Amino acid sequence: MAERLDAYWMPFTANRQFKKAPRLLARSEGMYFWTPEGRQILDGVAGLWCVNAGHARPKIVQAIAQQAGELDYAPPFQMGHPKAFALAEKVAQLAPAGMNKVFFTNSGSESVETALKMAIAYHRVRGEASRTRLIGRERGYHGVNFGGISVGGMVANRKMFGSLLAGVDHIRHTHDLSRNAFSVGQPEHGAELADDLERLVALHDASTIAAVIVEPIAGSTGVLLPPKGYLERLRAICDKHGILLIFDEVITGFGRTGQPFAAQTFGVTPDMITCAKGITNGAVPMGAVICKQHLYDAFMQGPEHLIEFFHGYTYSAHPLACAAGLATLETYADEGLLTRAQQMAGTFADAVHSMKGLPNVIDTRNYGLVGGIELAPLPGEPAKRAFNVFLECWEQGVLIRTTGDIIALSPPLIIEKQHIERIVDVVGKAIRKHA
Ligand code: PXG
Repeated sequence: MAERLDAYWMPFTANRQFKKAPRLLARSEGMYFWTPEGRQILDGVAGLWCVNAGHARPKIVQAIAQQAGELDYAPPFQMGHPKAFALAEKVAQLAPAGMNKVFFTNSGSESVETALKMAIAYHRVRGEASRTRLIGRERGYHGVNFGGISVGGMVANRKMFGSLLAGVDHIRHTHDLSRNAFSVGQPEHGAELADDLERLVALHDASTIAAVIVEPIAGSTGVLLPPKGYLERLRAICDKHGILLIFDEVITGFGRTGQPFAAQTFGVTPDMITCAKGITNGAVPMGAVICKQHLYDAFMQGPEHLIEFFHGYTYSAHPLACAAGLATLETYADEGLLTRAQQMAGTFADAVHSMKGLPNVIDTRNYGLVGGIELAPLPGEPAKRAFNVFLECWEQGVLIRTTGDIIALSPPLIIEKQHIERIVDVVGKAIRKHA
């Protein structure tokens, strides 16, 4: 076994540990994966926050198969194909009012790079070329490309990679266990942390700042929720200073919070949304940047035969991704999945918060179908306790995700009560076992 696993350098994986005791998945359907040996694994994380409609949904499977035989590829530069326009229109219809232009990418990371470049170029085309500075947030995750890790705020993703993009700064993160531990839904305290943006404006001057990018709910860093009033305040400060606000909705997009986008759930409309994952139910790589009409309009000037935005990917709006995307949005609509998290949120919240009181659990938090359980680290061995819980859950047939000592749950939106009960039972026992 060890030899056959040797060639693949696995992403974001403890390669040596994995290759000693591999965890392989061979098949999937609905709420489950199966290992090559036929062991059933309940999916507590929608693959990686992406399989929102559950696995191997027939409409999506058929759409991809049919598309591969009909039009396998079409160049996206100076050319188009019907499904690209159809999907853009459908995505725009789901987005907050006024956000009606959709640029396709192939991943969340590419969506982030695209949005950051769009922001800087937008200011330039409207004559404010001094606005080049990008502001992120501590503990933010915006994918792994240079722009994304520069505005990102997870130290392990940044420290190995040199000086990153110039001119980036960060506002403070919002995680505050001293005031908000065991909050149900949005925490009460911390709206004032948005004022940190005013501090950066005072330091750098608004005329140098292009955009601020934040995740409405930070996922990768361990499920950090926006304090009540925080996103509203950030929006107001951006408006006051002419700074674009980008919501990175790669994990919150497509129903995770009970609305198509978290922007709608929290009632705050950004200038751009970056998304990926759930747009195709994870079945074909795809991402998108959704932006307001005025951003697009600002670029539509000069001679009409000239390209307005020098950016795009060979696989932007790939026909297989567009076919998967259209079938995914149909599946979501047929089954009411983009608002289903609202119905399941209460049951899910009770389940997540039932872990309060278990050994080493220092916080439980939730929103929609996102849950976070934070453990006290083993002394001198950060991330080990949660990793042990992850391994134990895998042994017991439940897939969870951990980051540092935080357990994240983000199940497919088709989840039923009995699945929630099983996840909580297995995670709870694993936490006890590794106390
Ligand atoms: N932005 C956000 C907010 C994300 O969550 C990306 C960008 C990058 O997307 P791509 O498609 O380039 O991977 C993400 C990705 C986790 C986890 O454990 C989350 C992501 C990726 C890997 C692990 O929570 N989100």
